[in-house]
Amino acid sequence: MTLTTEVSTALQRPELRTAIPGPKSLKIHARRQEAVPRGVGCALPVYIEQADGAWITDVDGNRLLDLGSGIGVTTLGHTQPTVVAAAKSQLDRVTHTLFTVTPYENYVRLAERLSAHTPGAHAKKTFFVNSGAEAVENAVKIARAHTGRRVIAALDHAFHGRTNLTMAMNHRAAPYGTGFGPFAPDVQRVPNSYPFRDGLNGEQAAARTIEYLEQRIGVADLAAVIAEPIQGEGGFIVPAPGYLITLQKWASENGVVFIADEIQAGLGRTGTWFASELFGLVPDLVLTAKGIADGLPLAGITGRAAIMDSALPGGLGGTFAGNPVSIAAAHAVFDLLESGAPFAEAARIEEALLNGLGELARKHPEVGDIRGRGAMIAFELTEPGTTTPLAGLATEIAAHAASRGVLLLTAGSYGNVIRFLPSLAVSDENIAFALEVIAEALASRNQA
Ligand code: PLZ
Repeated sequence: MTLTTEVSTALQRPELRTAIPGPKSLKIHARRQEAVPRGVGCALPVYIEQADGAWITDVDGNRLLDLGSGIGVTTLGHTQPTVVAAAKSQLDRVTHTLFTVTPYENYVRLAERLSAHTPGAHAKKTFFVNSGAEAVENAVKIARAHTGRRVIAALDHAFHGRTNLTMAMNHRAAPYGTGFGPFAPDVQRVPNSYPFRDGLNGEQAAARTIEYLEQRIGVADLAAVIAEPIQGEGGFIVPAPGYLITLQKWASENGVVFIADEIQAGLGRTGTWFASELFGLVPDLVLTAKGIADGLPLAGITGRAAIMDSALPGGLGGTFAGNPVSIAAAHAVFDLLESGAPFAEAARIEEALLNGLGELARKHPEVGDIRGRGAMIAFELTEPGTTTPLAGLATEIAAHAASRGVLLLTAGSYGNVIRFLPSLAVSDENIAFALEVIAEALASRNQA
C-alpha cells in the first residue's frame, strides 16, 4: 500500500524559496480580489500548482507541509497514485450519464461497500450526492418523510454546511448565516457535550440535551437529531463518554431518527472507519463526504433500508450526483481502507501529536485542552488556568507556521483552536517539525 509518493516521503521539512506568500502568489491574489467576492474566504493566499502526499507546491516553487488536507479531504494524501489511476481510467470510459437516467454499476457497488462498512449489521441502503451540505439536506428530507414529523435538532457548536437549510443548523451566525436569512424553519439547536467548557460527564450532558429536546421541541414534532460524533469546525470537540450513546438510545426509544454527520470525522480519519464506532453508536443515518474520494466531489447518505425508502421515486438525486469519476476514485479509497493500513497510520499520527502537544502544554499553559482522535487532533488556547479564549494567539500561531512553510488550520466557535487534519501520509518527522514551529510561536509570545 502506498500512501505517499517517493518524492514526498523523502521530504522532512518544507522547502521555501520565497517569503510566504511569494511574489507570484501575491500577484494572483491581487487579481482574485477583483475577480472573486470576499465572501469566499482565504486561509492562506498561496496559489497551488501541484500536490502530492502531505505536500503542496505553490506557484513560487515553495513546498509547504499541508496539515489541513483541504479541510479533511485528501486523507490518503494528495494525488494518491491508486486514486488518480482509478479516476483517469474512468475518465476514458464514461464521465456522465446521470444515474437516474441510465445507471452504472460502480455506483451500485459503492453503495454496497458503504452500507457494508457503516456501523451496524442491519439492512441498509445508500445513495450519492455532490457535497456534505447536500448529504445533510437529504438526510433531513428522508427523516421527515419517514417520521411524518417536522423538527430537526442540531447541537451547539455544530457545522453542517452553507445551503439554506444547513446554515440554519450551524452554531455560528457570523460568518455562516449573517445577512442570509430568512432561515429554514423547524431547525432547533440544543446543548452539546463540551467537557473542557461545561465540566459535565456524559450522563449529565445527555440529560441536559434531552431536557431541551423534550421541553423546547417535544417528541411529537421531532423528526431527527443530528450530531457530528467529533465536531469539526466547532473545534474537534470530543463529547464526554456516554453522551452520544445516551442520546442515541433516547432517540430510538422516541421514534426520532439519529443522524451521524461523519463528513469530517469519517472514513479512516479517526483511526476507525467511522468516528461513531469510538462511541459504540449505530446511527440510523450516516453521512459521508470529504475524504470519500480523496479529493473528488462526492457525498453519501447511508441508512436503515426502511427509513431510506421513505422518499418517493424521483424524490432523491441531482444532475451530477454520484458522478462515475468520483465514484471510481472512491473505490480506490475503499480498497486502501480495506487494506487496514490507513488505520495504523492514523493511530501513529495520534500518538505523535498527543505526545508532542502534551509536552508543549507542559511548557505553555495557554494550551488549555488537547483533544481528538487519530489524524483529527486539536488544541484549544485559553488564558492560563481559565477557559477564556485566546483567538488572537491561534491566528498568530497559524501565521507563524505559514511563514515557516506549514499550513495549519484554525477552528472553534471562539476561533481559538488549532486543528491538525493531516493526510495519513504525514511522517513523524513532519509532525515534529510542525510542533517545533508552533513552539516557536508560543515562545515568542511569552517573550513579548
Ligand atoms: N458537515 C461536519 O465539516 C464541511 C467547511 C469548509 P460541504 N466542513 C468544511 C467551509 O468553510 O465551507 C462540513 C463538515 C461537516 C457538513 C459539512 C459541509 O460539507 O461539502 O462543504 O458542503
